[in-house]
Amino acid sequence: MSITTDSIRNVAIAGHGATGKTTLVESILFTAGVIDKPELVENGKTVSDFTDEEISSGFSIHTSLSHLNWNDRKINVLDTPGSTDFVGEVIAAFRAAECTILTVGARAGVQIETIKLWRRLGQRNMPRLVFVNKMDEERAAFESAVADMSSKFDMTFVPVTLPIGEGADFRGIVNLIEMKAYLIGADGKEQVTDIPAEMQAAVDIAHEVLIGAAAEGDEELEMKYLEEETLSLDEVRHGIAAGLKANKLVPVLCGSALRAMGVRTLLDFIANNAPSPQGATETVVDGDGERTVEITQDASFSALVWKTSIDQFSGKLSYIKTMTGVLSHETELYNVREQKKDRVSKLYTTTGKKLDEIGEIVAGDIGVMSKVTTAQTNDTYATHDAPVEYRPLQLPQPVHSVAFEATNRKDEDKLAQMIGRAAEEDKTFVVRYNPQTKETVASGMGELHLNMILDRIKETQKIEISTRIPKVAYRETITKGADAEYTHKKQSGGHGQYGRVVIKIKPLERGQQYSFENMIKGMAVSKGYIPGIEKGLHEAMEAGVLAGYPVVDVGTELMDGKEHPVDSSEMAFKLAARGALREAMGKAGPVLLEPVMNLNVFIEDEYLGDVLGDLSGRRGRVLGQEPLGGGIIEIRAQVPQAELLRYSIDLRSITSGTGGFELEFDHYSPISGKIADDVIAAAKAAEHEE
Ligand SMILES: Nc1nc2c(ncn2[C@@H]2O[C@H](COP(=O)(O)OP(=O)(O)OP(=O)(O)O)[C@@H](O)[C@H]2O)c(=O)[nH]1
Ligand SMILES: [Mg+2]
Repeated sequence: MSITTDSIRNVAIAGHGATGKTTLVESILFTAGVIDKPELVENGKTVSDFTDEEISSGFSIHTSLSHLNWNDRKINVLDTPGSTDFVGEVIAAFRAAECTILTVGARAGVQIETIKLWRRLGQRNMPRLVFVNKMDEERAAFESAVADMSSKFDMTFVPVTLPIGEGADFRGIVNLIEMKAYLIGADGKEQVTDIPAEMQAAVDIAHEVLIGAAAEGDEELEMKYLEEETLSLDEVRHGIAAGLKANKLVPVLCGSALRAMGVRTLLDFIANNAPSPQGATETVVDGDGERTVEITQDASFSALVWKTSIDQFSGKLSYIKTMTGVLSHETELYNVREQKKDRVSKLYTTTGKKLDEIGEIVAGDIGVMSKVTTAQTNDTYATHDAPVEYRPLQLPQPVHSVAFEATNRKDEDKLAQMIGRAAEEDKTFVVRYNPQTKETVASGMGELHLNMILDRIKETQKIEISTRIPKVAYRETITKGADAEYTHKKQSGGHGQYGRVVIKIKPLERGQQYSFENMIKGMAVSKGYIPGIEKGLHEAMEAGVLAGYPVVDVGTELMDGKEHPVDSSEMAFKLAARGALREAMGKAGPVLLEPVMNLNVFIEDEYLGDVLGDLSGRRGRVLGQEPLGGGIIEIRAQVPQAELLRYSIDLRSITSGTGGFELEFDHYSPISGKIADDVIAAAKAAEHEE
């Protein structure tokens, strides 16, 4: 089959953890004949959970890509992880897809991640359909699941299938578009049969609702429906597709991923009704602004790398989506960020870890390039004469950090190399050296996220890594102005040292850091020594006076000084300036500053009291709280960073694992009393140890 842009369907499967996404991919691939037998997640043999850590943990950690043909369509399915710790992978999948299948448990209904994902999909205006899964489970209830969604989300939910039986009695589904029933046949796959007589009345009502919703999807159809009170099959399909694409309605299907039931209808629906990438708009960065580009084959080549994985056997795999034109072996590859030409070696499509070589990736299609050295996630490739740059993935800020180091010195290089590789694969994993605290700090989306990466390195490389809670980067400043004079003098024998400076210091506004002005009139100090003085002031500020943290927001003025014709030197003036600054600081009411974060917490309303109480214990200032619908509340607060070092672990335990939060640095704020005393004492103790 030759692939054209309009024959492609890119779907991400997202949903709360353990709602059956990976199992659904398994039964989709089985139903489409890609695999002979669906495997259980627990057995570690599914197509999409193929990495060692996924096999051992039993849940998805990475987004995986599989593809299949159905009704002359090429369908790319992206299985995403449900845990928020791996939300970066979900965001990557959303960037590559035009439509999302949201899985919801038939018994559990809407869960906290369903709500958070719903918000994310809303921000992207992404068309979505719901697959109510696990219809075979005890106490599965399709109608209640739909009612739950309707009450929590402000959208029209339109059932496209109805279950035949529920729980232990679940036998199949009715497709309300085609008006056909499906039961499982002898080969384990679904077979068409007649609609059970006892369901006919309910099916007729649901069919009418569906036609009404289809009519609302398209204005012309609406007119026709008002006049004729019915629509043809093609019109129903068209109306539902239009409504889905424009986000006017959310189709709801149901089934059992485990039993491969409802999957044929799901595939039919994606093939016939889900939007193709043809004409979908993509955002391009254009100077300081943005503009949109339409996905089409009829333009010169451009593509976005939306995911990178580094495979033990195949090396670097760059997951790419061609936005315009065609990517083939002949395509001139130009990395827009690096402004460098590169070469395509091999192109693949994938079924989980299995790579199938292909000749080209047309606009709208997703595939993999191997061994393209310049490629990094978020890179755009285009042609040299028409470089564009696609908007990078919009990833959340890290919320959890640990300081780490190789326990044995000899492993340091290996560790650094492996950390670099992990950061290349995962843009939500950020590693920085903090010169103030002299620690290397890894930050990510949660404790699980960081443990997963560090444990993998420990195991595969046999490296011991020690971790600890990172130190807070405090700072020091002054609360009032002060003067000081200081003479550095060593004139006993040989070449002496002499320099004298008189300075004034004053508090600057928060964030202004530092200023220096030379106020000396006349020739008290030669011009040549001024840079040395400034350097000395700077060094003293870097070294701090209270607890060894850098001093900020202090303005310095050099008022006067004195030099010696023989013994003065730049070094002598530098030391004099250092001494003067230390002395002035002592008189200027020095205080410690601590970083304060903006914190947004998302919780179910039943935990509101506990979470607020906990925040006040963390010296938090609540700025507001807002119900987001669906029983979810967002709390906005400002909290000192020192109180949040374990928040991802603590919030989890307060909210039984359901709460989540976003974190961002906001400002530095003074601390005093016992809190400051403790920080100073800890700094002194650490200095002793060294
Ligand atoms: N009874 C029943 N169990 C199911 C069904 N679908 C999945 N499961 C089971 O639910 C568990 C979780 O399934 P997964 O497919 O791993 O769920 P997931 O959504 O991929 O989970 P994460 O990757 O952690 O987000 C497994 O034990 C599955 O066998 C279903 O339709 N019926
Ligand atoms: Mg999974």
